[in-house]
Amino acid sequence: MYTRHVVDIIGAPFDLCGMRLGSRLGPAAIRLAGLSDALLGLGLAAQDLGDVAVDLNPTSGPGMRSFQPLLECIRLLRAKVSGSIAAGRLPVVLGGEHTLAVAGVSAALEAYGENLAVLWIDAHADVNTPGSSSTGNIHGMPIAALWGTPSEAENEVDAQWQELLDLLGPTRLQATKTAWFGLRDVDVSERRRMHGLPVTMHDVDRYGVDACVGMITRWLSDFRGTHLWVSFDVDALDPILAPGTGTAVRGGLTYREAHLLAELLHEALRVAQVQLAGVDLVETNPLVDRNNETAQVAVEWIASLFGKTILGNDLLAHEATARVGTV
Ligand SMILES: [Mn+2]
Repeated sequence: MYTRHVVDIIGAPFDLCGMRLGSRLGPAAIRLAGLSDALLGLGLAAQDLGDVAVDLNPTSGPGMRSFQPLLECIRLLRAKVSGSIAAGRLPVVLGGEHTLAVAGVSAALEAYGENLAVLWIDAHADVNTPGSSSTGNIHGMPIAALWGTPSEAENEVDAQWQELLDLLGPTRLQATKTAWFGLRDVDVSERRRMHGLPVTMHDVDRYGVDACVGMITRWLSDFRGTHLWVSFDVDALDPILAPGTGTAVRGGLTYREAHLLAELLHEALRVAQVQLAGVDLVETNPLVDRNNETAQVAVEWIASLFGKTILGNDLLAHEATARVGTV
């Protein structure tokens, strides 16, 4: 059940370490697709805190490229999300590249400790380290950073990785408290690290979304998680539906599968008394999109996650009393 009804929208228009440039325009595209109105229409109080100030001048040199601007963006975003959580509000972070998810999740870890679980909705597992990655792209490494996995690399890169881990604070995400949804492009080196709950597109095909969300509900109740951070990379969606992303992979979630996922997650959280800790909405790249369709689909998905249903707004119907009491 949600007790937080004030949503803070926070933009993080940074993309220098991503696969291709353009997701810096994601926050603007998602806003123009009507995110605030969609949330307000559900009876939620949504305030837009604007974008964190980012440095978009690429840097080179030894180690990972543009690492210092990335670190600075994560530092600012983490502080913003921490402030939102401390004020009793629910942060929704608009990216930007998926690397930035370490900011919000680490802020939530600081607040909720071992009671926090993370649901990573993504075509990719994002558990590479600098040493295991074949590309060296840090956007494939955020979960490894949240786990505190050693870099497995040398020299400058190792020092950079350590700097990132230090920035994320002392509380690590436990590997078993990580679940994925929509996986279909996982490196061999990543498979042996995945100790949480990986729900692949094979599982979705075979068992259906309903049964797959059931797995997530059981996983949450197994360790009595109280808070869930949902990190939504739009590349989880099929590129036919959502072409506007840098690392599109065939065979993703259809429109209805994605919506059923969001609707069932909303229900599951209510029944399990698990609170949403925060949401990332990342990797929307309008430069490779078609008429902003990807941002529009993302906004519709968020509305379903927050309780929009086909026959009406169940949040207003069932929680009006609680809402008056908590806002
Ligand atoms: Mn991702």
